[in-house]
Amino acid sequence: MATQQADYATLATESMPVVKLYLAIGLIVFAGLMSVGVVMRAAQGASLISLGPDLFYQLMTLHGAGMVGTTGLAALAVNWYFLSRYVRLNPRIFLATLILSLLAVAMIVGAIVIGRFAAAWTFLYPLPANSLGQWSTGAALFFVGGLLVLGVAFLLVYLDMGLAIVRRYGSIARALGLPMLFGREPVDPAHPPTVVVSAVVLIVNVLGIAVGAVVLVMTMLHLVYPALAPDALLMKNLIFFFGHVFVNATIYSGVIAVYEILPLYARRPWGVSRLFLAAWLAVTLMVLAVYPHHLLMDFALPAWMAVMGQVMSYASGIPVLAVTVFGGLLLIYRSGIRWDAASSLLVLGLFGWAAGIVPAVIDGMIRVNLVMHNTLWVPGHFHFYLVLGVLPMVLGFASYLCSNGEQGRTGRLGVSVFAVGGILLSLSFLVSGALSVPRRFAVHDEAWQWLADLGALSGGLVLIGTLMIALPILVRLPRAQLTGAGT
Ligand code: HEM
Ligand SMILES: [Cu+2]
Repeated sequence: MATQQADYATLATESMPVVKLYLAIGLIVFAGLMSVGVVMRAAQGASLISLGPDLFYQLMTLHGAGMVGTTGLAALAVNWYFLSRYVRLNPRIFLATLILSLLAVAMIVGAIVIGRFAAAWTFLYPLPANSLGQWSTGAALFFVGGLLVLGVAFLLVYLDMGLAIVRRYGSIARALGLPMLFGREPVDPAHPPTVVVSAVVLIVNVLGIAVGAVVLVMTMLHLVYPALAPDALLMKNLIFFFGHVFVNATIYSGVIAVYEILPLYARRPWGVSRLFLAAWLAVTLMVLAVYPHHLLMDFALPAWMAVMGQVMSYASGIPVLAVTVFGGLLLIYRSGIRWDAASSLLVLGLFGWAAGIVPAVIDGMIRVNLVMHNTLWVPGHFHFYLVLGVLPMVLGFASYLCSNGEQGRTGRLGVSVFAVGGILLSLSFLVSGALSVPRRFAVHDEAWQWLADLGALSGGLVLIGTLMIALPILVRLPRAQLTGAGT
């Protein structure tokens, strides 16, 4: 067993160039898309920048699709890297996924920049086909096709990950730890949390992407044969099932960085327990059933689905969050942990994820949604757990890979700038939302503009913080070894 482990470690070292490529591209794209975000928020403000509405919606589509896709790929790199320590993954397939993804990016960016596609990353049916002359059917097909290629890229690497898990653990159910959870096998504290979470990600995201592929193909068919008009409510259900599951699977993949790296800093193991396994099983089931919280205002939706959406919103985040946050706090409590950029980022990620869930759950209540739906409250909660939750987990991972046991003060100062900027940015959205400022408006009423300007400045801070964290990483990345703090 020990030599097998060592073999996997060697393999992980050999596949480092691909992991590094994912991270380097991710960091650069994050910074670019943040600048787009700053420009959008400034355009909603008093006078800093003005954009025509057509350009605003193109940028909003670019920022939304780009951020969700890039975070997905960067979190995949975290997941793949750590999983490759336990099972035999194929680096060539991982590289093929990256190449396919870059093709997808070219299609998506082309559709937006050349084809002027601007129907948002949610491509809500039948908007892609109703451009009012703003973009052509071809541009819509390229955008939707690009998302489809991205989905195929993910499914490809997931297939390899799934097969590798089954080869080593016998089945996905055993990787999830179900025999241990239900008492058929003794609990093995050495069973890696990474394997449990990877199994969860595979189950939910293969389903999510498959549903996404179905709705994307239906959208394409509708674009080509407009007479073939699917049911709009069905399409919305499929789209938000896909979107919700994809974003959550991205967060779970990012959490693997916390499970793997924090124990090295705290010099304590993070073993699995029955509670841990139960929490992840619960989330596997609930994350699939909670998506109707995106359709609470769709009166044609059966009432039981809206109620399920609300109840599941309370229940679905809590088990895993509780296990992870309490587990993390217990791990670092009196451990004499060393606070460098990587460890601070990972703990910031835990905070951002946990705190960001609160406004999300509030918005998941039907009575509240009646007022908050389509206000900036919504970008408020998701920027909270994306900017302050999953992004720091990815950055923390990249920083850990490059740290070789030491990290300069630039990194740490960058983390503070990033955190302050991220909190202010999220607050600028949340406060706007609480004041009923609508989301996805290119031009803002005068009374709302100071919040947009504050948001743009805060976004600038996030960007500066990101660069302060990312530039030292990018410089060190080519030479980075597997070794990090504590190993
Ligand atoms: C400097 C940091 C950022 C700034 C200034 C920023 C700014 C913005 C703005 C102004 C909007 C449009 C809000 C509206 O009026 O509806 C937006 C939307 C969005 N942002 Fe960001 N953002 C930043 C970072 C991020 C990050 C890191 C992610 C994801 C990892 C992200 C994901 C999204 C998504 C998914 C949307 C929704 C687009 C849509 O409504 O279709 N943003 N952002
Ligand atoms: Cu959701």
